[in-house]
Amino acid sequence: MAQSSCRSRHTMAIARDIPNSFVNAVVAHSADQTNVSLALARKQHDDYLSTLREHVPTLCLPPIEAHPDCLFVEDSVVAVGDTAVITRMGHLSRRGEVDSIKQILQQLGMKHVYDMREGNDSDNNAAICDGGDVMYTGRHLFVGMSDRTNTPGFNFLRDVFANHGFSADDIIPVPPVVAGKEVLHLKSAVTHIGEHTLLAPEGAAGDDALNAMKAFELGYEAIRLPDMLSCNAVTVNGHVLAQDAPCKVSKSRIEQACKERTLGLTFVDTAELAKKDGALTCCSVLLSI
Ligand code: CIR
Repeated sequence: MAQSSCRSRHTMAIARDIPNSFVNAVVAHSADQTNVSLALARKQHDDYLSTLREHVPTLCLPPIEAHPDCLFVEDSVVAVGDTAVITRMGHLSRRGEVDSIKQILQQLGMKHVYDMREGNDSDNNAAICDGGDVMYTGRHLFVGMSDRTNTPGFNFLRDVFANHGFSADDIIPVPPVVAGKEVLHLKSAVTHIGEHTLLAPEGAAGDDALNAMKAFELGYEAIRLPDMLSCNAVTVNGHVLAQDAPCKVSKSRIEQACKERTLGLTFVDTAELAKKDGALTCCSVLLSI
């Protein structure tokens, strides 16, 4: 079991504004790949940040025009408690996003900052990882294998976090049954609302993901949703930010689940970001420092 220090409240979040180049962001999985409206994307992103700021102080970094996907800060770092791993991102076009995140974490006083890029040259089997594949539930660190995260990337995370409060059994590789195939990342399909409750899609995709995670053996229950995008929610200090998707059934199940767990809930629409495979978790990094 991970040390209790890993479970403390979120004290801060990092986000990043949307660059004009966002219209050219990478996309592979979105069902809606129509042209992005920058104005609408920015309005939705602002609404997301306003909601987040009601629950945690949020630092929003300036955009990097050279990196159209830079608003998706979640992918650049895996942070648990006082320990962070700067990732070597799976998509080549995104690798330059991480330097400023590393600098900010150091300035904020993050005690242990490791850099996956160090010691990993350009060989084909070098470690890669996107933070969207990594889910810390407060009990376990799940690492989804995908097109963006590989076994050396998992090994790097395991070696770091095994030295910082986790036992080896708490760091769990998840085979690429869904992530990389149907969706971009593990957290595009499964997120958590609390230490024991997961949101996962209905049907085979959800079954496969939950089985691959050994979710039930590990004591999780799953709220199953008909809408995949709705499975990506941010839980911050007892409040859930969920997708304001057109799927009423998904929304009412999330409402019920939050009510039963005395969690607050706000629905936020980020459909314009979803056109570039973005969801809710990807727009912030939650810290407990
Ligand atoms: C990408 O393909 O990398 C971006 N267009 C989307 C990244 C979304 N990240 C996330 O869900 N963690």
